[in-house]
Amino acid sequence: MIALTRDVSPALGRCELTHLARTVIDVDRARAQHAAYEDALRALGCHVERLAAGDEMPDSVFIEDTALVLEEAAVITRPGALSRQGEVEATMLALQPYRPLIQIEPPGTVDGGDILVVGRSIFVGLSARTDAAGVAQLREAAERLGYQVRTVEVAGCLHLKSAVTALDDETVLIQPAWLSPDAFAGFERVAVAPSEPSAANVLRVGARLLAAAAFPRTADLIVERGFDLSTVDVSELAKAEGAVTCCSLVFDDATTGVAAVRGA
Ligand code: CIR
Repeated sequence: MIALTRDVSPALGRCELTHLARTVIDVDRARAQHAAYEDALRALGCHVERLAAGDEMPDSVFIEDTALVLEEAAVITRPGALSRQGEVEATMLALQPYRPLIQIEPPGTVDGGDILVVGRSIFVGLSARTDAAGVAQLREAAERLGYQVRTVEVAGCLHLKSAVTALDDETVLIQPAWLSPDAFAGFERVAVAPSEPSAANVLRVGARLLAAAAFPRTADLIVERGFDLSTVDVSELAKAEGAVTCCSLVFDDATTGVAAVRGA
């Protein structure tokens, strides 16, 4: 597995903020946590490919928002925050060797944090960052590849994946305050611990899971269900409203899907 990451920008302190008040971010501490996060990905079996920081792109460490990597193709997004739209270029160059690329075109906007893939289903959050025009393009591309696309309204959080992530293909971890659990009818639904409202963001790496160390009660609930969960401290990145999924794009480097899409 490959995990694409991007170095922490020296401008991180000027990040976009939607739900949190701005506090001082210690960039060196954020870098150290980011490096530990990359180590955790390596321990889970990933080969980490780190892109250079976008010096004038405060949020570029949150690389998840710039693409959706499927088995067959990668969709390069068009982030909803104007300050983030320049981030996609580096991701595009990095993904080119691995996947045919599909691009979200203006005026549509999509943030990768609003896209949750579970098996052949793709859930897309309608958020402040992802709009109907963006969803329409994503739907067209993904349905062509054989995925089923469903939209989910989210309110009270930044992205869909702030409110729900998958623990496996049958189980989702959910914050019911920010979306309707009915959107995930048919799944086993595990609610975050009530005292940990932001705990629903967990990264799946193959059959294993990585979560933020800030949410021990929710971690217990996950482990009790038999999942293999490790944790990492990302508290400094969390001041920029970042969580564990947003700091990487994890994908398989097998090229079978590429051949299929290219008609080779
Ligand atoms: C932003 O507002 O865009 C960044 N400060 C945080 C992005 C977090 N991304 C994610 O959860 N996928």
